[in-house]
This record gives sequence, C-alpha cells and structure tokens, in this order.
Amino acid sequence: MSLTVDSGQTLQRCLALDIGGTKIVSAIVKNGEIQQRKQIPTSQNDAAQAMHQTLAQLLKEYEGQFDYVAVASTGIINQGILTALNPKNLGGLAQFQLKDSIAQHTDKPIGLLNDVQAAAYAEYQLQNPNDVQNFTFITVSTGVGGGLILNHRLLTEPNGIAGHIGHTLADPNGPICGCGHRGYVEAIASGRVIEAVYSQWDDPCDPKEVFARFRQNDEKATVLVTRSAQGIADLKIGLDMQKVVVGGSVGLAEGYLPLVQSLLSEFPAVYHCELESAQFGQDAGLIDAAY
Ligand code: ADP
Ligand code: BMX
Repeated sequence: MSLTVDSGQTLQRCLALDIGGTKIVSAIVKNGEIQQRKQIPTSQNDAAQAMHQTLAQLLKEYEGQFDYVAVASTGIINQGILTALNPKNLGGLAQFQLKDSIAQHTDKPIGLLNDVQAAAYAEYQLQNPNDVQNFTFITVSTGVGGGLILNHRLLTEPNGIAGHIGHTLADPNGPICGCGHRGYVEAIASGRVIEAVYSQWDDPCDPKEVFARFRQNDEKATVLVTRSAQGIADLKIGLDMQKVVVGGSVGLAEGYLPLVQSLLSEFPAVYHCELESAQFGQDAGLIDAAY
C-alpha cells in the first residue's frame, strides 16, 4: 500500500480520510497499519462551510506526517468534485470541490474515490482472482451503496456513478428517498431509515439496540431489520456476481448478514451467490482509501 510517483519515488505514509454521512474518520496508514486514528461526526448544518473547516483542521493536525492524501468519500466522485445523490445524507451538501478544498492546505498528491468503490477495490485484493471475476461490495451505513468489480476491474469510468445501487427501485409504493425519488433501496434499507423509524416508536432506542431487540425476536425490530435486508437481497441479480461482500455499520451489525443470507436462499438458485462480511471491518474506509 504505497504510491509510486513519476520520479520513481515511492511514497509510504498515507493520510487516509473516510468521509461518510455519519462520521469522518482519519488516520495515517503506513504499510497497512493504522496510526493516529481520529473520528468526528459529519456536520449536518452549514455543510459546505463545515466540510472546508474540517478538512483544513485535519490537514493541519497531520501536517508533516504524510506523503500523500487518499480520500474515500460518500457521494459521486468525479474530477475532484463530490456530488451527493442524496444530499440529506450530508446535511444538504450537494456539490463540493473536494479536491480543491484539500489542495488549499497541502501540495502532496491527492487521490479521491467514492467510499464504496474504494471498499470494493480493497476487499477484492483479498479474493482469489482465479475464483472471483465479478465482485460487489455493498455498504449498508448512513446510505446504501455499492462498488462493482467486473472482469477483475473496478468500475469508476466514465462518471464515477457505477454501483450506486441504493438509488435503484425496491418498492414503487415505498417512501421518498433523499434523492427525491420514490421507493429506492436507500429509502427502505439504510441506517438513516432505521434511525427515523425507531425514533417514532413509543420506546425509542438507538440502532445498536434495534439490532439487540431484533436478535431477541422483538417483532417491531424484526420487521424493520428484515425490511432493510430485503432491499439488499433484491439487488443481487443483474450483473452475474460471483461474490458479494457486505460492510457498513448496519451491514456489519450482528445478525444482519445471516438474515440477508436466509432471505436470499428463498429466491431461485440463479439469485444465489457467495456472501460475506467485510474483512477490513470498521476501519475498512481508511484501508480502502489507502489502497
Ligand atoms: P458512515 O455512513 O458515516 O460511513 P457507518 O458505516 O458507521 O457510517 O453507518 C452509520 C449508520 O449506521 C447510522 O445510521 C447509524 O445509526 C448506524 N449504526 C451505527 N452503529 C450501529 C450498530 N452497532 N448497529 C446497527 N446500526 C448502527
Ligand atoms: C449514498 C451515496 C453514495 C454512497 C452511499 C453510502 C450520497 C451522499 N451518497 O447512496 O455515494 O456511497 O450513500 O454512503 O449521495 P455512506 O455515507 O452511507 O457510507
């Protein structure tokens, strides 16, 4: 995990930033090891200004300790610009000059990629390419996203859009998604939706507790988690995927993957494929960015 530049020099120390809808995680990644990890909440107010300030602050805090910057961010990343499909996930941030904002504070090389595409790339490095040619990474986190490897290659061209499976139809009569369209997977299956639903309960709890109640067969929690997992199960056909890896805080919550697995097993065999949890776990975003 290093970067070789035109001069032939190999750069070792990566400042990795993982920008999600709920949290921004940063660290120095060197030889695959995470050092000086920090985590802050993603601002939901005055989002563009807050993002500029956060980036400036992080670059100052890590100054002198990195050779390049790698960012894995939620949103469509194209030509250095972050475009949110679902601005509600980023406190209203819709168009943001991500690369320029970072470049104001460092002259080191900067690489940017969508968070889930980065995760797909990193997790694919752990697969045997002779066995797995087509591969998908799905995150169920603040939103729902995907990264696609087809014929061993990560799909990012031409516009950085490939894999945005949270914005495909799951239920034509479902709720309106933050992107403005009705019934998309993200409006049914995401962490934000779980948060919104449980907050209406007579006995509200946090998402961790929703999963604890689900594991204890609490009916309301089971309906909520099952609905979320169903949205994911529905996505599997279409690209002849051999393996799907699931990550994100919701996707990694205990009990989630077995539920998706059991829902998928009720589909005809052609829908089945190998399903696993992300091996890089909660720090995936940082490792992914560095990759
Ligand atoms: P990000 O989207 O910023 O990358 P996460 O992957 O942590 O962040 O996803 C955040 C979402 O996951 C939030 O909606 C939060 O409510 C939910 N969440 C966080 N921790 C848990 C948990 N232990 N179990 C289930 N859901 C969780
Ligand atoms: C959304 C979209 C994707 C992102 C996915 C997971 C935005 C801001 N993001 O579908 O680009 O990959 O969420 O993002 O439109 P996360 O914040 O949940 O990790």
